[in-house]
Amino acid sequence: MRNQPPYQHSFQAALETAYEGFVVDIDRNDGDKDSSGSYLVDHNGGPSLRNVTIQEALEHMNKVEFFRVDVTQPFGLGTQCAKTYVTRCLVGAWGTTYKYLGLRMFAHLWHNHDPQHAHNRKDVAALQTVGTLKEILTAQTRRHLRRLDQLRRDRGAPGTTGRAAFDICLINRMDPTAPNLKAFLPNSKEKCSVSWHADSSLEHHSTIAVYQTLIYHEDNGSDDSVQHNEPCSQDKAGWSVAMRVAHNSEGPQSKSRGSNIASTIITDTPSIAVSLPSGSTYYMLDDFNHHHQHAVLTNGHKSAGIRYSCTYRLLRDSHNVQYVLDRCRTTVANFHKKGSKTWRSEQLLLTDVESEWLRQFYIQGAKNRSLLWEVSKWSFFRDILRFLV
Ligand SMILES: O=C(O)CCC(=O)C(=O)O
Repeated sequence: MRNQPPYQHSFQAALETAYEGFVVDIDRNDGDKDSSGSYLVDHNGGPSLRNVTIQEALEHMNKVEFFRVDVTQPFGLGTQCAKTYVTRCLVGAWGTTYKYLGLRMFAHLWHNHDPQHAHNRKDVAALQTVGTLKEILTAQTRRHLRRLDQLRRDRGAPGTTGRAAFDICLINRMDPTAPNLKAFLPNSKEKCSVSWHADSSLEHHSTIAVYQTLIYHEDNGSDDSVQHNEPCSQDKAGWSVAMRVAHNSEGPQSKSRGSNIASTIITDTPSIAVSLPSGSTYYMLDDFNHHHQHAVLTNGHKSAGIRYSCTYRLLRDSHNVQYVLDRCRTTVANFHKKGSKTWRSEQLLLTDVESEWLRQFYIQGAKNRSLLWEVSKWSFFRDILRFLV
């Protein structure tokens, strides 16, 4: 169901009931072609960013090949590997990684204060833009959470419990004409760029904020032909985000659903789809991601433009390198202890370090290694090697 005649009333009712927790900040200036472009602002006196600055940062990151095709295992360990349809890159706070469909991505730092570690000022500035956008969206998330909390309490329901904080941004670059995109529904013209899923490995009740920007390239073969802010009307939109209800897809009760994920999908509630203009942000607040799945659809035409989505998330602790370093330090401090229990936990840690961190890093290839190593020169690997020898 879309917000289109004759369904507008039902669509609004769905947003207020089954899809409460899904909110959008629309960029009303999309298509504004004056030279200043539109702005994203933190209304508490924090930073502001021009949409065009974000687009330029993302285009730069694409030019220097930060965006990579990943090989994942969508159906679990030991199953067939599959290439992602989109190219992606991870940006975040120090030490963050994101294990997603079996592959651990390692983050480029969004705030790199050490000039020695900045091998290219433009790269660092682009990453910094992603960090500034985080600050603006954190303030917006706080505001949206407050409103949702009030709404729930006013009707006697428990309030929200999630924090407004993000430590990573998984950025997707989506091409509507990417080969082999699957049809969204049998015989439908719409194709899936990202299929139905709920986001995993995140702190329970944490919000996901997704900023999207669309870039239209005129087809005259020149690099100067990029048009940043082409209007995007609802009915002609080339990209949509779809949502459906699927209880305990993620979250504290997700283990209770068993492996039959299909049985958790509530088919009585219509799924919804929204097409948002470039420069807009949608939020999945608090426990929304626990009980809903989302997908990204395209009409498959070049005119849809390239879509970047900056998806801000808050990880569980175990995805930060600090967590594994702390485990290493505790293990080293206990080296004087003997016994099968100690030996077992040491071996488990060694296996974890090797398979979950070192191999996961190197399997992603030399290009990935050089991009991450040059930009951030993680001390993690030095620390790990110190631990091993
Ligand atoms: O691009 C979007 O709007 C969402 C992307 C997404 O679902 C994902 O990266 O997991």
